[in-house]
This record gives sequence, structure tokens and C-alpha cells, in this order.
Amino acid sequence: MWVLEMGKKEGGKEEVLGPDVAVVSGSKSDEKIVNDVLEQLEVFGVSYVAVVLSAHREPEKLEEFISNSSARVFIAIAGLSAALPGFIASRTVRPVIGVPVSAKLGGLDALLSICQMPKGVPVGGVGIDNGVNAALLAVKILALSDEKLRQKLEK
Ligand code: C2R
Repeated sequence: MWVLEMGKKEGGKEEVLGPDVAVVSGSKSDEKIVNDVLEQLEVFGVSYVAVVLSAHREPEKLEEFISNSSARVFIAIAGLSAALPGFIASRTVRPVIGVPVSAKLGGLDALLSICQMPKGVPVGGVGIDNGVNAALLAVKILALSDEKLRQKLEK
């Protein structure tokens, strides 16, 4: 797991220098998909933090995590009634990529929960259990402002 480090802002004020990607899963039972995401991020040397936090079960903790995180992209992994990606998107303007997990109904429940967001609160959804694509999409977003990463993607 990527560990938070303290750093200095330009003006000398202290801030927490976070990882590029925050990977949030709704339950420890989503571990396999989380590992697919982390492995792919590691291929590109992208820093990450991975946490288990549920919007349904621990909304206050999740809210605190989002507001303290300086990650540039969120990947939210959840099965069943997957509120997690939408919850995160409602509390940050940073991009959120949702990964539906096939816990029940082949993952269709989670897929629809993630894709059918109301206007104004977008979540980018990838295929069911497709953690690899979520990581690649996050890398593409980061590569927009990172030339070295863009070159790695092109290779
Ligand atoms: P448990 O195995 O812990 O009962 O979780 C998780 O992502 C998991 O796939 C079963 C499934 O419930 C999902 N879950 C959510 C949320 N919290 C947990 N969809 C949420 O806040 O959206």
C-alpha cells in the first residue's frame, strides 16, 4: 500500500502529498478486483492508496477520506447496490471510475447502479469485474498532464 507523506506547498504551508489514485472498495470481499487494479497501476509506476470504505456502512468515514485525499483520480469498486462511486462523485469534482463487481445477479445490479447516475454527477463505468480497464483509464487521465506516462502508454 502507498503510504501518505507530508510535504510542503509552494507558499511553505504543510500539506499531505497523496498518491495519484485512490482505490476505494466497498468490502474486503472485493479484494480480487482491487488486486487487478493495483497490479495494473504498478505496471505504470502510478502511486496509489487502497482502502476499504463503504458508503452504505460508513458514510462519515468515507466522506472524511474523500475530503482529506489529494488523489487526482478515484477508482471505486463495488458490488450489489453500488452507491460507492456515486457517493464519491457527489463529494468531489475529481474524476471517479466505477468498477461493478459480480457479487449477485452477475454484476448487473452494480453495473446499473454505477452507469445510471443522474445528470450533474458523472461516474465513468467500466465492465463488470474489469479492474484492469479502470486502472488503464486512470492512467490515461493522469497521462494528459504527464508526458512520461503518455510515452509509457504509447509503448
Ligand atoms: P460484503 O461481502 O461485505 O457483505 O459486501 C461491496 O462492494 C461488496 O461487493 C458485499 C458487497 O457489497 C458491496 N458494497 C457496496 C457498498 N458497500 C458495500 N456496494 C456501497 O457503499 O456502495
